[in-house]
Amino acid sequence: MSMRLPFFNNKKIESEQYNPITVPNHVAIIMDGNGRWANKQGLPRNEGHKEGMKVVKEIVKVAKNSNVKILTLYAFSTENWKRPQSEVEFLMKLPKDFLHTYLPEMIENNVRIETIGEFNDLPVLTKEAIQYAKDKTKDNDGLLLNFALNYGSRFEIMRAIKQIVEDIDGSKISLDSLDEQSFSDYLYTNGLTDPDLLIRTSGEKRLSNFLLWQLAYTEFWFTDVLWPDFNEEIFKQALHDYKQRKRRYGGI
Ligand code: V0D
Repeated sequence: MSMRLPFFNNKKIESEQYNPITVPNHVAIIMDGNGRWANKQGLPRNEGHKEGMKVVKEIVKVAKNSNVKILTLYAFSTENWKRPQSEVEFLMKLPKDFLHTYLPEMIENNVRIETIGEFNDLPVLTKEAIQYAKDKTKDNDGLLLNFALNYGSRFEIMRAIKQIVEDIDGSKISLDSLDEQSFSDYLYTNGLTDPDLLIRTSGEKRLSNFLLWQLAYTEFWFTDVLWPDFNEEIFKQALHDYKQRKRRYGGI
């Protein structure tokens, strides 16, 4: 306990900075390293994506049991369209595959499925499978499983600005009323709390256009482990390490 502050203040200030029982409310993950995992075993990249999909299911289970409320997974960025057509086509089949196998389990476990990103520009079969899952799980109030699909954060921010200008033009809002909170309402993540913890696998230490606004005060956790090798133990290590961090939100 610090002796520099008046004794009657010590406890409160320390407990605000360091809460040993804190589970992150919102965890965001950049699931990187699937292609590299496949290459290392002499397999086609798509085998890595398929393996990575199984890990998603595993981590959803751990998140739910750990009392995490929101899990946002970066599954497909706006830049990923530049990949070879055969890989893009394969990736776009994964949501339907995933849901065919795991949707019943998600429903049993009270998971709600949602997405952020430009949903309308996804292939129609991908959209249909996901929309079905969203509708089926919309009233679930357990874990929110939030897939970032066709997502790019700069685009998200530009899109917000354009809508705000339109709404000011149409006198739906006033420029004076615009602040950080009302700006956030124009992002895909409208209504969600900001991530408390960001995990990125596969050793890269960059944001890659993911949640630029929302990660302002988020704790970052990196591992060299490739996404298909990520598991319960490593996820629990990240959750454990998060508890040790002192969050200050720009304060002292
Ligand atoms: C590949 C590792 C689940 C990252 C995980 C279209 C890259 C496996 C989904 C999914 C992908 C998405 C929406 C939904 C249900 C499941 C998924 C993509 C890639 C991109 F409602 N895994 N997954 N979507 N990968």
